[in-house]
Amino acid sequence: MGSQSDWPTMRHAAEVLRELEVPHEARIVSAHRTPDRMVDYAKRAADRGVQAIIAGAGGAAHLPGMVAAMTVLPVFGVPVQSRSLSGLDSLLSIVQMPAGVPVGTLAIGRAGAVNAGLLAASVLALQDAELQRRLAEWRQARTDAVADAPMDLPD
Ligand code: RP5
Repeated sequence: MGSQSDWPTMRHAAEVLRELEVPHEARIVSAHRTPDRMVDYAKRAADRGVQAIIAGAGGAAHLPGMVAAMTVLPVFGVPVQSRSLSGLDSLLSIVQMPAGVPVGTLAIGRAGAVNAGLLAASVLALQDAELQRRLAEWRQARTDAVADAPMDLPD
C-alpha cells in the first residue's frame, strides 16, 4: 500500500488471506515518497516467490500501475477511499490503464480489499487443490449466514 493511512482499508485483504491460510506480507511502498523502494519491491517480487500483488492506494493512485509496469505477476489494484473525492479519484487513477499493462481493479474501499484478497487466493488456488477447498468453504459460510427472512433489530 502507498501509506500507513491505507492500512485500515488494506488490512481487510490481509485478513481474508489469513483466514484462507495464504502466506502473505503487508508493506508500505509509496510510488512518490519511496519510489526506489517501489522499484525494488516490484522488480524483485517474482524472484522472491511472490505470486500475486495487491496494491492499494488513494488519490493520485499510481502505485498499482507503476508496480504492474515492472512485473508480469498479476497485480490487483484497490482504490482507497480518499478524503476529498471519496475514492473516485483513486478508482479512475487505477482502472484506466493503457492496453498492455494490466491492473485488475477492484471496488473502492473495504469491499475492494476483501475481494482483492479473494481474487488473489483464487489465482493461487488454480495450482493448489487444498486452497480451492478452503475458498469454497469460505464462500459457503457466507451463503449459510444469509437468513431466509429479515428480523427486527434494535435501532
Ligand atoms: C497515497 O496518498 C496513499 O496511497 C494514500 O491513500 C494517500 C494519502 O497518503 P497520506 O498522506 O495519508 O500518507 O499515496
